[in-house]
Amino acid sequence: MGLPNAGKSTLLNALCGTRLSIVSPKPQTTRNNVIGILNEQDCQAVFMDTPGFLKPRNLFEKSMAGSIRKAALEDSDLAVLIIEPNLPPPDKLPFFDQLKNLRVPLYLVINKIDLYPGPAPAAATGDFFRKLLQVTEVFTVSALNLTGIKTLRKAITSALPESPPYYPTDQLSDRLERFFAAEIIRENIFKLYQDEIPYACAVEIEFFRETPGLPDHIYAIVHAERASQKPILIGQGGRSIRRLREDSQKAIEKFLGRPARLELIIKVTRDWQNSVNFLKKTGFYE
Ligand SMILES: Nc1nc2c(ncn2[C@@H]2O[C@H](COP(=O)(O)OP(=O)(O)OP(=O)(O)O)[C@@H](O)[C@H]2O)c(=O)[nH]1
Ligand SMILES: [Mg+2]
Repeated sequence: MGLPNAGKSTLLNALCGTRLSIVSPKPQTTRNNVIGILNEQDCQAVFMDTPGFLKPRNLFEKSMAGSIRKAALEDSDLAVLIIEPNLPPPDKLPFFDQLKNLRVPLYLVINKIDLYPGPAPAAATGDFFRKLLQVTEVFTVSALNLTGIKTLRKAITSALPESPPYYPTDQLSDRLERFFAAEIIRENIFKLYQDEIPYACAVEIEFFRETPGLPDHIYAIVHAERASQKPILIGQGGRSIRRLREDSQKAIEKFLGRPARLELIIKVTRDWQNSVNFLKKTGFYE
């Protein structure tokens, strides 16, 4: 868990050694709890990525905030708080309250140390959080360069309780390929479009068809919240949507390890962030 952009998804990928959770330089990229499963010879660790802490403004964001609480308070054997090596702005402090009475140990991971020279910033951050929360251990890492990741992984796996594996030991995630296809398209939307556009879009996989001897056929709908966003998504002469389709298809093929054919359409679904039906259909609302 942590503030938006702290590097939670990058860290999950680093700990699992695979690229499962999407990453972008823009905050609030992750929208739901994404599970990555690490299978080692003598243990299995299940890591859960969460959205960055946020104050919900609509039904959709309520569901995001709910999934953070669920991960922190219900599902885990160990909580990991990921922060950058500086002090959080005062208006963000209330977010950390939900970590005050955890029933599990709390590891503090100070990430992005490659950006902050010298030990002082990390030490000050560690002291600050030790005073604020009941921190069990502090680690300093760079999830991007993999500095300190081995030590952290070892500490986490050693702290886990004895248990039979929760998942088959060849499994990497609990999500289906169609979820990752939608996330990869979203990651490319974050890369290609600016301002409010990535936040205004939701991706729905209408179908994901596997036929022996043929590329997988994936039909995806990009939902925009307002009609004015559609021409921006399409771009001049369809240039932007073409690029989105091509880049996403390539990335999906790489993820699947087999050929795929992606079809993309854009649809305006007004105010989808407040539509119970839409959020149910796309898995954000139970
Ligand atoms: N320099 C540096 N950049 C990092 C490191 N870890 C993550 N980043 C970058 O920080 C940005 C945010 O990373 P994410 O992993 O998407 O962050 P997140 O916490 O999952 O963000 P949300 O899902 O939006 O809450 C990306 O541009 C990453 O490449 C690190 O150790 N060093
Ligand atoms: Mg993330």
